[in-house]
Amino acid sequence: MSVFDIIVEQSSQYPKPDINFSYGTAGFRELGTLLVSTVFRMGLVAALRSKKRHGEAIGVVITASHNKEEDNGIKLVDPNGDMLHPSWENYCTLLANAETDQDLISALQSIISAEKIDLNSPSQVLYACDTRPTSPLLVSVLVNGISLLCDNHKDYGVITTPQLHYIVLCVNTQKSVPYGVPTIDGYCEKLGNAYKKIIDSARISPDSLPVLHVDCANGVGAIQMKNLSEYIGSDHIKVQLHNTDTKSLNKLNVDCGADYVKTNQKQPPSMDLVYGEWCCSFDGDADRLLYYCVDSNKSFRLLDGDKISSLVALHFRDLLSSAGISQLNLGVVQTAYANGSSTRYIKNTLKVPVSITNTGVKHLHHAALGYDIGIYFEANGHGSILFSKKAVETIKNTEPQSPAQKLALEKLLSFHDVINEAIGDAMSGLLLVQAILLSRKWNLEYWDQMYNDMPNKLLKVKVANRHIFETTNAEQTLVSPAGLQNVIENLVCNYPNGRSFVRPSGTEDAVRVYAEASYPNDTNELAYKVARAVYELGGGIGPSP
Ligand code: G16
Repeated sequence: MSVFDIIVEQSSQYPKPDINFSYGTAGFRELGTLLVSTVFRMGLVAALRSKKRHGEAIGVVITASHNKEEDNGIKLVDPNGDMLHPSWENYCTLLANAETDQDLISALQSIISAEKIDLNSPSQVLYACDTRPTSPLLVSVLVNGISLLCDNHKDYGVITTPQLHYIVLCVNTQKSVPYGVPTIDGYCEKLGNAYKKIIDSARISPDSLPVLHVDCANGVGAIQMKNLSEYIGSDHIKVQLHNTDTKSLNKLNVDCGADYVKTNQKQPPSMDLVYGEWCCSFDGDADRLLYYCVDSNKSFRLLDGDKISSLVALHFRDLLSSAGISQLNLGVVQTAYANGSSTRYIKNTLKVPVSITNTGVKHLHHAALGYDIGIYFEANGHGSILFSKKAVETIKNTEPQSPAQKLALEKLLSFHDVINEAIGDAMSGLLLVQAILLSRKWNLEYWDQMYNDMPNKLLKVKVANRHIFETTNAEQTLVSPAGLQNVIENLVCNYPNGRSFVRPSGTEDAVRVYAEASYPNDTNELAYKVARAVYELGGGIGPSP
């Protein structure tokens, strides 16, 4: 029996449901029960991708991140720890949509031939999952798919998405410049020790450490943040974990988590905010991070991905200057969702350049590679910082002329180790933000005052077919459905400093509407007017917004 005969035999156990799959912003997302055929096929893709890369490890994570618990998804991780290369996304979509077993074999053969893959090449696939009820079944089907083409695969169990990205990067750099030890202990040691070094050099006493309240979205972050904080120890970090129930059904991302906090601009109802306390939220797979607090008037203050970017840009600009290496070019990457005030603050006050890309960490990550030190965060709290080879060498090889310069160079190296450069990582981001705030002796209220956010509103509209929505100009302008962009522009010009755009979500079956303007009432009105226009001209379904 040929390998293709065996694939046909196995695949017939997992018939494709009547769905048109597409590899979205971060892989496939669907109801978990409808993803069985897709995970089997992605096991095959992962093995082929690894063979194409001569046996470098490929990662697969079964997760639907911020989505509801019934959903699940698949994210593929490329050998450098980044998301799957866009050129392979079409292959994934092609395989996921093959209707018959014969279509599947033809699709596989076309990939093998287009990519000139030798099926006898070695391959290696590493996989993990989040806490969703459908994850164990999907993992077992994934393994069935992988093992038909690859006998070197390893299960990393229930870990965060960014931890698997880190492990893939570590495995693939073991024979060159090792990024770290490819285990969860190795992750905690690398990030945790670097964080402790910064806290020690800032001479922060354990008594003066603030307690950080962490909303874990009832997801995998609850398990892994406990691990990491125990490794670091309470003399360096004090956290109180909330929403940590990963066992009960219907809890994941429900009334908690980073997406809830960002969309509703309020804390999870389970968390009582007290003036002066520090709080943050992860999402379901712990790749997003948002901070928040209440001010002296008990008003909720959100410190989102844009505020994190601004804080990091300020701190790194200062460190580069103290280290005498301001020649390294520092830049920030944002998306259209970035609050207008943040973009103006970073460009005009910090004098750090800003680039705008499409939504999706894969786009931001790619753009950040264009800087010596590229800071990228989406407003939703998903982001990281990338150091080029030149940046790392400059930091390591600069001969300090003063104790202050020596300290700044050492701090830059420690920050480099705190950051998970493979991908946006909530736990790594948390250590980064804590280390900066504590080094600067800032609290959240002070950080919040870097700039005032423009009032903003995010809405979702259900439509019959979100794929008819096409955009250009980093997703800020709609080209289809015809006429809708004009309507949006006419609405926007009625509101001082108004801005609004519409784009189809790549992770949920909805169209997203963003609006900002000078005044909160204007912002709300603009957002709802645009949402109603989307509903009317874009085939809205269900109740009108
Ligand atoms: C994923 C991506 C993010 C993106 C988000 C929302 O996040 O990794 O880069 O911002 O989806 O995308 P969309 O607006 O297209 O639905 P996560 O945390 O869900 O994996």
